[in-house]
Amino acid sequence: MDILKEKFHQKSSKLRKEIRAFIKANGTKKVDEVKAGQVFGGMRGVKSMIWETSSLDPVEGIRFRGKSIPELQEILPTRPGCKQPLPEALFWLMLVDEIPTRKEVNWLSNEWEKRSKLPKHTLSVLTTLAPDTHPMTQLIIGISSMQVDSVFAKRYAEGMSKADYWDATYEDSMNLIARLPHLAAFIYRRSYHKNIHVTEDNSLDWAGNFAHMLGVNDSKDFKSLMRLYLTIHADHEGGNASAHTSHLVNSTLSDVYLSFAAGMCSLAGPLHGLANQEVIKWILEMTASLKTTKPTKEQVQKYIKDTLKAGKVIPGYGHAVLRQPDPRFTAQRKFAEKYIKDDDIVNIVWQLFDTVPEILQGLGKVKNPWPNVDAHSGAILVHYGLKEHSYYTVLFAVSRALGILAASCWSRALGFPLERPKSVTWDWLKNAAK
Ligand code: HAX
Repeated sequence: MDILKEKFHQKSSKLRKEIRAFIKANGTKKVDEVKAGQVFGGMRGVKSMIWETSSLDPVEGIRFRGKSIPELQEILPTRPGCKQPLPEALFWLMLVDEIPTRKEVNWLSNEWEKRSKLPKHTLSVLTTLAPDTHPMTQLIIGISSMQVDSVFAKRYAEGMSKADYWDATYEDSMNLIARLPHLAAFIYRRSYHKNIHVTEDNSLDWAGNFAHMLGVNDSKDFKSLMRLYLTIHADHEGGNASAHTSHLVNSTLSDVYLSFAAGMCSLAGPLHGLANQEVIKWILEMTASLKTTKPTKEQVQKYIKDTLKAGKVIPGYGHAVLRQPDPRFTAQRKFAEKYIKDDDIVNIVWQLFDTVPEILQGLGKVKNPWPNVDAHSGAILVHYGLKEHSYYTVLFAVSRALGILAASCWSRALGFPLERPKSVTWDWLKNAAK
């Protein structure tokens, strides 16, 4: 058994016993109640699942195993010469609740590199798709096409014991995470660079190699950005649409190739991960319509109001849980302040930060007028030459695999059952409210 798997097995076996005893002692205790408004309100705030890898506070934002983003930037191992944390280290933390040593992180980088080869048929399948197939659709098809390699599906068909589900899920998760940057880079080069691919550099880490294979910018700074990007997008507790979708599908004992692909169908919606593409598209449409990349405050205000008048949302603003600026926005802003000087599009992102919240607050209905993670990322990517905004959600997806798949390992190790909440009819609800 490898070192990470061994640790995970020890920790999860212990917690499984604790949870069993807890349910026996407390299973009938009431911990929350559901209000009629929540039944209609997209289940906001309904506590209905355990998600160990991260937790979201409406004011403080995300904490991964109790650690905020600035704390992670201080304590997670980095690559020499780079100040940003390695996503490998975050995966380790999420999976086993320990800060890994540099040696352990190096082991994980090498392990993912060993597992990273894409099956030939995946490349063939992608090559047959219409060239303008959205990159998220390509990603979902690519992931699904690799399901044939699922250790879980194979062992289940051979009669695997329930006690071993965690083991097969761990193997699939490690393989899928290892392959994702290669799959994502293939999709990028195929879609936007005439199918001319960049050979991997195995001396690099997971995120650094991904940045390298994208082939748009081989600078140290772009690799640093990708390490930061793939760390901060990795998890946002369990109730967000993509994590929840994956969690639900995985609870049927669909393997993680299928359940993660399903989650990515959720991420591809404009109210969720696709918002990162929508933000930059909206900003570029603004500069095109105003015929300037240095708009005045009044011009920006008018553009925001016109967008709202047209019955559209302001992309990158608002959140179902957060009630303050998203610390993932702040982390990207700090990166841009340090590494990027006088970039018009980045400046517009900051101008929007000073303008949008007041206007949204004025509508009187928006619960969170502040920027979310997607408000900033596009401007930085454009700066480094990654200009094809329809690709941006794929970057988000590669990162999100770390949290969702670590959580899938936990769900199977803790023996969580098939997820099956209760729906009610309108008549039932009216009667219940009486
Ligand atoms: N612009 C305009 N109106 C907005 C708004 C925004 N950015 N955010 C919320 N509202 C509106 C809602 O559309 C809703 O209007 P109606 O009552 O007329 O339907 C009202 O304000 C109340 O919504 P809310 O309770 O504040 O927000 P929700 O929890 O329902 O929705 C969303 C949260 C993120 C979907 C929402 O804020 C939104 O549409 N934002 C823009 C899209 C976006 O940036 N999505 C990315 C979110 C982060 C993420 O998941 N990234 O992956």
